[in-house]
Amino acid sequence: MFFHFGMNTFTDSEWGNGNESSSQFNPTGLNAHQWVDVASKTGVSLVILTAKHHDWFCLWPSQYTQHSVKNSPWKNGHGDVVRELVDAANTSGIDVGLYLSPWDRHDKRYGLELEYNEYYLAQLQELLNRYGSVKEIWFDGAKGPNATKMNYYFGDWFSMVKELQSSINIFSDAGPDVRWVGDEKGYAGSTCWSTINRTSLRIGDGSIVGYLNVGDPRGTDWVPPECDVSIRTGWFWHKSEEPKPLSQLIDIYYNSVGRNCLLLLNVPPNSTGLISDADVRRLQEFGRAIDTIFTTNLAEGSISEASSQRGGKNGGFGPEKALDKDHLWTYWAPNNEAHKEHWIEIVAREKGFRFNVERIQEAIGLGQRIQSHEIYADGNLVANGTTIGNKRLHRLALGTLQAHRVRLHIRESRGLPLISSIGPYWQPEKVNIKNGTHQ
Ligand code: FUL
Repeated sequence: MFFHFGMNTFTDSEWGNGNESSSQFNPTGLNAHQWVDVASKTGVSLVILTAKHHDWFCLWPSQYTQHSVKNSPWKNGHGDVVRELVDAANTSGIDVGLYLSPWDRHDKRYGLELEYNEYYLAQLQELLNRYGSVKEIWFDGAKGPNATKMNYYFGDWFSMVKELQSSINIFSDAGPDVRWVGDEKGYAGSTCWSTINRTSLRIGDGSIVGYLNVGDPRGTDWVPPECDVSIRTGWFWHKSEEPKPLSQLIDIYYNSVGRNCLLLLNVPPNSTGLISDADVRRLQEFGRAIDTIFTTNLAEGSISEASSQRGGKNGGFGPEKALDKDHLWTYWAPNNEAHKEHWIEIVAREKGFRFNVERIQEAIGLGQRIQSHEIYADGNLVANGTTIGNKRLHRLALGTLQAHRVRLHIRESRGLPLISSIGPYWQPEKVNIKNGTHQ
């Protein structure tokens, strides 16, 4: 979950111009425990805070600028939003990430290459030294059309980040660890590779968004995509905006998580310093809907068959491995007949499956391989697609079906396909938006 919070929250803007006064920041009821609690109840594992957005107001008392919480009326200048979030997240066992905007509309050093890069490095160091373990750092490629020209020393920034936090993931348009998906709608390409060629990427280059969205089967770098999207129209809280309808959030889930991506859903705290009730309710509905759909794999306890299996009956790679609870590291693998097409099928023991969603996962720890696949229900083609990756979710175009046999047929794959999990699921047709229950 992304938390866009800062000066813009108080000025009703999305991009502050950098001339705001620190005295405008005063979230009198701020409670980061509420933010983290909402995130945790939605099923979120990591929260990322905009420690500083383009207007350069710092949510922590940086020693390198006066434009921060220390000169605001909030807690008489003794507050620290980063600290409060980190403490709340640590208590709940949720990971923390930080966003530090490279584009700065406030500081006079912006545009002076060496001075500004040193200043930025100093602030990075402050954030990554002071607050314990930080799991993701978010480098935003955004810059206004009239922004002062500025050369960022990304190479130096990235090396220092890794030096200070060895297990951190660095996000930017170009990775190195996590890449932008190329849009802010929360939609990955229907073909979506975790691999890409980093040499073809440049941070902030608008011409590569299509490439970022799809990835590259011939890419030599493993840089999975992350879909950042806001629950509201804007990234920051505005009194006039409402959260998106539940149906739209569910669409986003299918088009991000269901297309081999991480979902980074932004939920902006309001000017009191709390997540608004309307967003809390929508997130409850969303979390409940995802649980309702995906908690039960209807194929649990079913029979499984496959075109072949590596090492024969006792080889440990039978199709039943795609139905066990240990998703990632146990998997079905076919025989080493690289040029053949392969399939795996789930057979119902009794009544058959009543389902309208199919979920497939590759053993992603051994790479992303599948290029083209089809789903058959009792011999009829009901869904098809290209890549699978960490997770592919198909909503069946025909709606709810009843079938005894559900087969995944792999048409093309780079090397042998390895399936760690497969299953039919059922999404209730009516989602009662009012109270979040499902009928
Ligand atoms: C963009 C920024 O300009 C937006 O304000 C927001 O922070 C979004 C996540 O990234 O590039």
